[in-house]
Amino acid sequence: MAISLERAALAVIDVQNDFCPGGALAVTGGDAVVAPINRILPGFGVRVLTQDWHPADHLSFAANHPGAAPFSTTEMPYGTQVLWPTHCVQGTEGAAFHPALATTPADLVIRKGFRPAIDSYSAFFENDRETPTGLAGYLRERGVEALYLAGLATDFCVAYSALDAVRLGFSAIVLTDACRGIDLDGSLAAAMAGMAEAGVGFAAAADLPG
Ligand code: VGL
Ligand code: ZN
Repeated sequence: MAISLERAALAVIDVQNDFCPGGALAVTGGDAVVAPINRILPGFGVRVLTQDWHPADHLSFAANHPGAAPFSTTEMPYGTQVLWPTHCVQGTEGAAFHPALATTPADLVIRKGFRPAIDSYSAFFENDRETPTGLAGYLRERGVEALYLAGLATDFCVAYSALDAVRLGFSAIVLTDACRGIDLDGSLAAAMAGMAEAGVGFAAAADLPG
């Protein structure tokens, strides 16, 4: 089976130190996504990396809500927000890409979550689901129809990005062996079911050409 990925994009979601073992919001096995991503990235016609990029006063941080515990939730004007440990603060080591991630082949780095009052899980929209990052326009101008996704975390930034991709009319394929999840109170199973229901496809990076 010869798959042509010339008209396809790979979005590498948030492969940053803070989401890898030893980081502030470490995802179990987060660093295991690096090797498969490095192998397949050069095979795609369009290559995008995303970077969670928060100011220190970001309202998704529990530390900015006196008395709130990490992983509790609060109501924001745009809906329920998980209050995370402080992570991916702009310019810090935690916000940097994992040192082994091959960033050189990337065409575009898109940063998100830089507005203090609103979180951004998706590579396409802030969590209000309407403030765009610009990625949709970029992919359309480059003629992309299919978006493959890999990275961290399966149940938050990868899932939100895949759901938005489908909503925007792209076909979206999550590479499950090149993703890892946070799994907060069953969020991983819920995200997988939600993606399947929305028409997101699933495939293995191991089955793609390098
Ligand atoms: C993410 C929680 C908070 C992610 C980002 O990349 O999935 N999760 N910020
Ligand atoms: Zn974040």
